[in-house]
Amino acid sequence: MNDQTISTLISAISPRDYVTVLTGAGVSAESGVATFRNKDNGLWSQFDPQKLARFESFLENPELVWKWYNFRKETIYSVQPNPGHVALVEMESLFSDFYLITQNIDNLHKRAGNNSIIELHGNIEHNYCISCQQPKNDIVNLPPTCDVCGGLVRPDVVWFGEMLNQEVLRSAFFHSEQSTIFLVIGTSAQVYPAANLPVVAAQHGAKVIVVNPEPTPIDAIAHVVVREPSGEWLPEFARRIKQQWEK
Ligand code: BJW
Ligand code: ZN
Repeated sequence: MNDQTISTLISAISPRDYVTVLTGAGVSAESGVATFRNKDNGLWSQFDPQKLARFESFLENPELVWKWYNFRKETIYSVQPNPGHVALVEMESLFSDFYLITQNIDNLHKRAGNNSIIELHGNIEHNYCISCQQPKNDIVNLPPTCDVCGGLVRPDVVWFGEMLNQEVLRSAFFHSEQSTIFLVIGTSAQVYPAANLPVVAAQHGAKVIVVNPEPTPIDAIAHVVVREPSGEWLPEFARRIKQQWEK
């Protein structure tokens, strides 16, 4: 990290800034949730996204897909939000305009205590019937079926080739366009349309801050790139902003 650039950035931050954050799997890594594209232990290094993250694959083998989601649920339910999640709760209390857009389905931002959360790719805690669209949250058999119409029940997540919820997406673009500060935390920025949000924010004048131990395509348009784990850097960032305003 270039500490001079960070200090200059922090000294220019005011409570009137409009702060939008985009998070990805990396923000949950320090809680013990695997990312997707990490070479050694990323989910896609062990599991085939074509078999697990497409609607056609779900129809072919719903039981396999459900086993995979149940396996991930076990991990997610057994872990806790980390200091990076907690720092984002702290930041929400510092700005009247603060919006947290996440690609994660793990619900850890909600569990940490954030309120203004926009879930782009759904939430692993919710399911719905593919025939009548009714939410069905208690899963008994595998694969689960709808007690109203008998249809297959699926996790309420967005797979490859599926449209994101249009209202959710509209809101994500709106807050990205309004933002004066846009943080991109723990995402490889390879999946669209999420990866377009920081680009749109930069085009509308936001300062883009990338927090990621590894390079990403967004680094090229970033005002500051912080090559550190979010669970270590975000608490320090929030502390320094607060300290400056208390002076
Ligand atoms: C740390 C860290 C620490 C580690 N601290 N950081 C335009 C161009 C090309 C293709 C497309 C396009 N528009 C649409 C597409 C097709 C497709 C797409 O984007 N494909 C690309 C892969 C090429 N997109 C879609 O299909 C989307 N739908 C759509 O656009 O509909 C209309 C349409 C359809 C078809 C064609 C055109 C238009 C839907 C995308 C749905 C993504 N779904 C998944 C699964 C969700 C459910 C589940 O979780 O099971 O979402 S895939 C997976 O990737 C998941 C994630 O949310 C998403 C993003 O991953 P993320 O979060 O970035 O994780 P990683 O692992 O990639 O990165 C982690 C990062 O953390 C790394 O950089 C680490 O370095 C870092 N890190 N430790 C900070 N401690
Ligand atoms: Zn149904």
